[in-house]
Amino acid sequence: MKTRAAVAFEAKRPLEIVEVDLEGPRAGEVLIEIKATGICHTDAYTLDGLDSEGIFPSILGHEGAGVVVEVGPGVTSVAVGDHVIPLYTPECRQCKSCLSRKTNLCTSIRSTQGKGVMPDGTSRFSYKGQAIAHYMGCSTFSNFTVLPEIAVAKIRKDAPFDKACYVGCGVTTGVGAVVNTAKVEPGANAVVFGLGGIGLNVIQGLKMVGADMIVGVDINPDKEEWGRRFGMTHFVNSKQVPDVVAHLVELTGGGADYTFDCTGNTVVMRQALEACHRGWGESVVIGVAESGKEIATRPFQLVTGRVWRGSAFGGARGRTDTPKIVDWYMDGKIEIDPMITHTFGLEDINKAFDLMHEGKSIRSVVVF
Ligand code: NAD
Ligand code: AHE
Ligand code: ZN
Repeated sequence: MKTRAAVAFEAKRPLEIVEVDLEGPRAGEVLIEIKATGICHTDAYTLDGLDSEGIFPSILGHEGAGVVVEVGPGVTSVAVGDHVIPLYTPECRQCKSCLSRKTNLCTSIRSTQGKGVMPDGTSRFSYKGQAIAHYMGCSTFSNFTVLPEIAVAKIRKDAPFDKACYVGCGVTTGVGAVVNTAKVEPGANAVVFGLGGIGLNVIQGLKMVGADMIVGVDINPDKEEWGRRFGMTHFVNSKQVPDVVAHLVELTGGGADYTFDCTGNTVVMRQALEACHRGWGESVVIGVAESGKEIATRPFQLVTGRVWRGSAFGGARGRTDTPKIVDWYMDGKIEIDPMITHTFGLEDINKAFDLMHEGKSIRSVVVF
């Protein structure tokens, strides 16, 4: 079939809207009509050529929601008409990682996913006879896409697609980092670095679990109002303090119980670790750093009890947890609507990238 898609032909070039060819689902795969997709900073990072796994040409996008329109042979867990969220972190429930119960990082198809192909090693997308790579196993910047059934979460039908898509990455990543990865307890104090589409979800997760002090740090002063809107109690513009770590340690009475990096900047990651309380503070790296960057700190920071850890997709088990997060939204436990600051048609998708780079949006969503 033909489908309209925004194709990343080359790094650092705007996406081009073209009709691409899409092969139908093979065994264990499903064809999904994408109804809406968010634009996450990770899409921008790959398009900007900063991703060591970046492949071009490819169809980016990994924060979608849609409807199953066809299933391949052997598919049993979803059916035509089901509303679903594509998962860049699948859940096969059979691999060593899934069975360990110690991680959400299913490893059954990670290697082919990173190469931009389906588990059988081939792409379903092509343009003028040339294969186009899948992205993070999702490629939600296409009106139709194909995924393995282990990489789709079935969600309730009354959830609006233009909001549920955000659960496909940003909401789950932020709220999940608090609930699943850090397991923040009521009364804790926390610092969130980077108040964008992820950081604001960390903040609303912290508020939901009953954190006491919720400090937001950003270099964009406009983010103060956004943070307060979702439960932030204190704001620090890190450009306006001479030593951000010393300032945060003082503000939190000796250091934070939990800190979260939602910037992808390795200098900030170090600040986040060192702003933790001696003896027990835990710092969670959520931001994705550009190819070649490394983190550093004095080992003494760890010897004296601070913990450095990371979180992918908020530690959520895709097929099990994302439907529950959609329920939390539908039940009013978490908010999504105000964070979706812009909605576009696919033809205007490049505007979403511009707004993100200018710091003028929280989340842009493309509705097909
Ligand atoms: P965003 O662009 O919406 O937000 C980034 C925020 O960080 C902005 O408010 C920006 O002003 C702020 N910032 C930039 N430099 C800063 C600095 N030096 N100090 C303090 N604040 C600074 O991006 P997003 O969509 O929220 O994504 C944030 C990061 O999380 C990205 O690196 C993205 O790739 C990553 N991410 C990771 C996961 C995961 O599973 N680990 C999932 C989604 C996104
Ligand atoms: N391709 C990058 C890694 C990017 C990365 O860390 N991705 C996160 C999700 S970001 C969503 O917006 C993730 O889930 N990582 C776990 C995994 O298996 O990719 C690189 O550095 O090569
Ligand atoms: Zn994302």
